[in-house]
Amino acid sequence: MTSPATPWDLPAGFSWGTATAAYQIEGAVDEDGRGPSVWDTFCAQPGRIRDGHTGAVACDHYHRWAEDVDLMAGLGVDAYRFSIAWPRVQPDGRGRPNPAGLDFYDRLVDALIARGITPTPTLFHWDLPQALEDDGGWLARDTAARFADYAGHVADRLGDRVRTWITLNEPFIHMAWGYALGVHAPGHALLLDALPAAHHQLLGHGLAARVLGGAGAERVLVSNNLTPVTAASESEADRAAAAAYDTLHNRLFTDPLLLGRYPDLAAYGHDRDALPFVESGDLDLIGGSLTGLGVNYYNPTVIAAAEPDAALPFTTVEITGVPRTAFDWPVVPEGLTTLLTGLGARYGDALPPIWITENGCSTAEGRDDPERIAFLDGHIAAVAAAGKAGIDVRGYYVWSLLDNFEWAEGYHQRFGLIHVDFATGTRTPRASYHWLRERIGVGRPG
Ligand code: GBH
Repeated sequence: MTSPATPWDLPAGFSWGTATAAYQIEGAVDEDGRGPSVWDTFCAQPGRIRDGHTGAVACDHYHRWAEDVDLMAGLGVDAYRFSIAWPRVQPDGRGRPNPAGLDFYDRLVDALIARGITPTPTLFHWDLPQALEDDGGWLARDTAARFADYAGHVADRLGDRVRTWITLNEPFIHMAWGYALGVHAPGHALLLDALPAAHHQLLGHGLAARVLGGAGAERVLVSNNLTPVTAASESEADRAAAAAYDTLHNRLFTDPLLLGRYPDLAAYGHDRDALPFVESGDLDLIGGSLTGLGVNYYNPTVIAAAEPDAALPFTTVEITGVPRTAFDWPVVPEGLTTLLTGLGARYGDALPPIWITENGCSTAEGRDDPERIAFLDGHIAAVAAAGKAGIDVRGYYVWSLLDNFEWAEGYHQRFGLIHVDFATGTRTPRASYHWLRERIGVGRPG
């Protein structure tokens, strides 16, 4: 009998990381030639962000990055998922790259590698250059080509040291909240007319994956927010609504990426073989482009049928009888096992290795965070259970390293293993940081 490397009995070589995103931590929005992003614009509009908070300073990671790398090294993780701000690299979203913007990530990558931490950058975590939004954003097909061009500039600079790339973060949430509901930047409330933003993100990924492959990438992932969906009742109507929701949230992105075709979109009034924004060759490019799947998991979803003439064919039902995070999201660790085994059942051999690229919860501000410890412990155990059931999960990134700018909630939600005092920038590891260090260190040499 061999003793497990960690208390969770995960496979040898399982990777541990933390995750962040540029606009949520960097600040320094006007420095070294950075151009404005859709999030700068959105935050400046009254009423968009709780209490008018913005990412202008955030965690000041742009200046405190070395301290943050030290904190990660102290935690004992071997990987770091961060995002690259497109408007630092191409202030107007096109043309010659801005060397000073690339320098920042160049230094960060070197510092991570020097501490034995594998850099896993995400190229797009929602901060589109405002100039591209002015030309239509992800509703415009050309943005996909711009994205591939941007990816090429980043790969030219970092591709000698970065092996694993994540092209997109949560294209579903970006489409749904940014383009369909308007609660995130760029603030469009187009409902189902937001669909082209899904396809153009996927196309951008496909084009970028080809560029990254050419630059020697070993793995290219998309990190999507996935949720296991169940029907509120056994009724035919609720089950149809749940299937429709599953199609939109989970399959709309994963099917084209893994199977090279869109799911049945009849529930949304579309013929999947006649989508006006899909051109010939697009799906060949998108399908088969993934060499790893990034899964961001927060909670399951329960769905019921909508009223007959509602705009969308489903409605969300609150999950009761479980603990809730400070954000009021239900805590259901076994939902992650269900999600992962469900992916295996749905995609079979087409499913590439999986990395959990985000999982975590917001808690009260205090440094003592038993809720976070319980959340992480339960969810990591759920990953191990999926592994036992035959799902190839290779790593887990905690969202997040630091308390940060939580989008429309501003600084009100705290997701960090490390507390941040936003008045002074002071970082203080929480109890969960010490707990995780201990747990992932067990069985490790040195
Ligand atoms: C991610 O999005 C983002 O990638 C990251 O930037 C962000 O900071 C982090 O998660 C935390 O929010 O109403 O109870 O059904 C997460 C997307 C969408 C996941 C809403 C949970 C619903 C909760 N989230 N969702 S509930």
